[in-house]
Amino acid sequence: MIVSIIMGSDSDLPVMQKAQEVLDELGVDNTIGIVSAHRTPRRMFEFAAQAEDNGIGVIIAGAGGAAHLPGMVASLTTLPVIGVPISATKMEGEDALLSIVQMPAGIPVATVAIDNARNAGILAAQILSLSNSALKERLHAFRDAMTVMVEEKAAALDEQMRQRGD
Ligand code: RP5
Repeated sequence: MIVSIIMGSDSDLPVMQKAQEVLDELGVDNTIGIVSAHRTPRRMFEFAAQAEDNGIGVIIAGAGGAAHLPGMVASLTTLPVIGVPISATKMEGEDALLSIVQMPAGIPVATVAIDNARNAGILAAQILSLSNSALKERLHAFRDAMTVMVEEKAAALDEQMRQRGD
């Protein structure tokens, strides 16, 4: 199963590419494209209607402003949808965050922090890992690498403080 990354506009691409980058790191097949809830509603309906038949397991949908794409796609499929609120207006993403997260009961969208498409990619991989043990192992290795990185940074800072005599 693949992860489909969609976004309302090409102006969202620099943020949404972070989801693709981490999915590539984790060895998860993915596609990326533009689907706008407001400007291409018919394309959005077709995308959602065909998603399951197209082998998609999780959808990551990013949008800014009146960010209706994640919620509308979620209303059209039972595949899990992860929403990425994008900072695209003077409201710096708070408009998109509230548009995406405040879904009515019955149609959930898993929402990550503003512009945090990387977390959306990781969460999508975690969902797919429920039925993919090789991916689960890669996720464990990914976590271990993060732990080592932070421990190295902590040790380097401790050493700097020690040299200062603090
Ligand atoms: C939203 O409007 C898009 O997701 C984008 O974040 C924002 C601005 O789009 P453009 O005017 O840059 O195409 O629908």
